[in-house]
Amino acid sequence: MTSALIVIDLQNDFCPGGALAVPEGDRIVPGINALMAEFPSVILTQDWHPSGHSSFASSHPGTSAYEMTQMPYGPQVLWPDHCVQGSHGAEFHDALNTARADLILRKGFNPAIDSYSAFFENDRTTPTGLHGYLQTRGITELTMVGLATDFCVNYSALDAAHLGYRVTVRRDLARGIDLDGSLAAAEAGMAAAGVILA
Ligand code: VGL
Ligand code: ZN
Repeated sequence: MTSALIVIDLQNDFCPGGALAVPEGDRIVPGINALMAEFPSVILTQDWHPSGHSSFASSHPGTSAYEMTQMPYGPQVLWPDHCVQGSHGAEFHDALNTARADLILRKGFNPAIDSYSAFFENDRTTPTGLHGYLQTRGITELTMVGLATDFCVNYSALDAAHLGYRVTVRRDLARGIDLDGSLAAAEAGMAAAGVILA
């Protein structure tokens, strides 16, 4: 059995001072760098939206950030503009050890569909290619850390569990946005899906 550490979206826009800042998002970086030494493979994900992305409130006149809207694929939170391709906000936090990564997986580049999960876009069917990558490398055990616990970490962990991976989320090395109780709901959902919350 081979394992990988998956570091979700540790980018400037999700850290204090960023466009969609997660409280204490930067505090987990040293612990994540240290944890990399315990894994044969490290994979980073990078939220990577074109400007004018359909998940941005600014793309829907009359709406504001953190409102819900209806997309062809289902309900979607509208976000402040964040992680725009090529911007400083889309870059990884300066202190993150990106040199250790075997793979940097970008997601959210489809203008019409958001992608919280590292495995599938928010239509729940369009694959990112990560499952094929992991399968061909024989990786069956995943530990996930990063941002945000209740969105991208949550969706990635649930998809991974459904795909048959053994999944651990290190709660101490993840931080949440917590919109209307979304953090508690995410943790309950992950536990119910068999994700180990460590
Ligand atoms: C994320 C909201 C929008 C995340 C990404 O990384 O959790 N959240 N885009
Ligand atoms: Zn995003």
